[in-house]
Amino acid sequence: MVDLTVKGAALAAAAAGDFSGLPVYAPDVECAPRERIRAIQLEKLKAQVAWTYGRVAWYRERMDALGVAPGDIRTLEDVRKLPFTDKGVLRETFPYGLFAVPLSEVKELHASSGTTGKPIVVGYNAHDMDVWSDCIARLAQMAGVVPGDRAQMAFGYGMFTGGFGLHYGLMKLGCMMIPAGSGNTERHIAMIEDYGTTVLIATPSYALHVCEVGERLGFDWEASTLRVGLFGGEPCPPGLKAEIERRMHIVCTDNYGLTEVMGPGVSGECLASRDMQHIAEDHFLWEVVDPETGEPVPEGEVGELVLTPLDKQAIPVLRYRTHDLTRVVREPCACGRTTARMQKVRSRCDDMLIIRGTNVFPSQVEDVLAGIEGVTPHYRIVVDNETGLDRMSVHVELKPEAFSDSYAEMDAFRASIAEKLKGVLLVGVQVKLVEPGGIERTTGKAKHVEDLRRK
Ligand code: DLL
Repeated sequence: MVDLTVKGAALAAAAAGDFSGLPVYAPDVECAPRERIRAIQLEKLKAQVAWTYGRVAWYRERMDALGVAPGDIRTLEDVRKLPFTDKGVLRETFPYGLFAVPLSEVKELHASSGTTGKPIVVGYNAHDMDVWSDCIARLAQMAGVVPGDRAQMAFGYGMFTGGFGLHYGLMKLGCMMIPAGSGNTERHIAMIEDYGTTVLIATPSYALHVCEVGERLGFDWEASTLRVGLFGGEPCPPGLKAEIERRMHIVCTDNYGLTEVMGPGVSGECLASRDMQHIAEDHFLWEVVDPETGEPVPEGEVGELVLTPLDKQAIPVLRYRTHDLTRVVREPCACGRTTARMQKVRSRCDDMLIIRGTNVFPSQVEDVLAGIEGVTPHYRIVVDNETGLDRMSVHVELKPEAFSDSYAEMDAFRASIAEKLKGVLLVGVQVKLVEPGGIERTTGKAKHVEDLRRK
């Protein structure tokens, strides 16, 4: 049994490149030969397509129109014969149009709130809940979480899939859950101290806020029981994770998922390949396509991730267009797992801003700021066209040590940031320096972009 009162010998060994002390939750699939993984996928794909066709009118009509029947799925590549699904379909069929089981069998509903219109609602039966918990237990073990860990939840417990999803999975693994929920940062810190919390579950941006508030209160992160941060729900730039690890003295992993195909648990970061995430391939068939044409991109190249859940009964979804940009590799990983790995998602195909005709991704701004001494990872991009022309300003929060009373110094710093941004973005931006703590913190996903343009 791992001694949880120390920061963890297994984590220290992993940091030194020895992963043998870290458990694997489902080694029979996570470490299986690739041919076996593909065989499992094919068997499940055939069954999933038959299930979907037999029970969901929307898919049956689309497949009939395309002239494709469940029996036409003979290889994994045949998935391309199937129709795509996107957010619009879930909205159009709101709330229960895609459900494949009677509502009396549905155990739980979750939803993701869109910016406009109806939310996307999804349901899970007992089987789905079981698969979901299994996927979470796997990603927790990738990060070195073990039965007996004390896991404190900082995701919200509402319709968002993050809270309950991780809660059930960590409980299945054998953790003691501390269901604190989102917000009330000082209380979170007191609970870590009082209950001897070892694992914190949060968005990375909120974890940084917890770290900062703790530092301000004089909390000794190094001496605390906290060992692991399980993050997810939003992009986590490498610099941000490293900073949290250093300041909180914990190991953090970044985990990916989306409501429409399950929630968290689609893929998780292991401690061997820190910018990639292992896909739970026995539960999700992945494709990477050109976002414009929907055609597959060459192996290992960046494109839009498309996911087909292989084990989803209550609300099956075929070929879901995630809009998330990534690339996938299949080489085995030093952690011992053989499941394919996706590069962490930094951008979505729909978060690109077009500023006076130039394409700008918020992740580019983030990368420039990460390379500048004296600025925090908190920033905000504001775009407007009040003057008739697109205007983009970047609000950059300073670290206390970078703040100066000299106007000339501050102005020179501002101008140097603007120049660096222009060099990368190829479009002029206004930079506004903000005092430490001046960018609003959120308890969930950070909002980095405010587009105020009148269409
Ligand atoms: O955010 C599910 C989740 C909860 C994952 C908690 C991990 C932990 P949605 O609210 O539907 O579901 O948002 C899904 O968020 O398409 C990505 O664009 C983004 N996203 C989620 N996790 C990551 C991540 C949950 N680790 C959308 N890195 C996805 C980058 C992420 N983006």
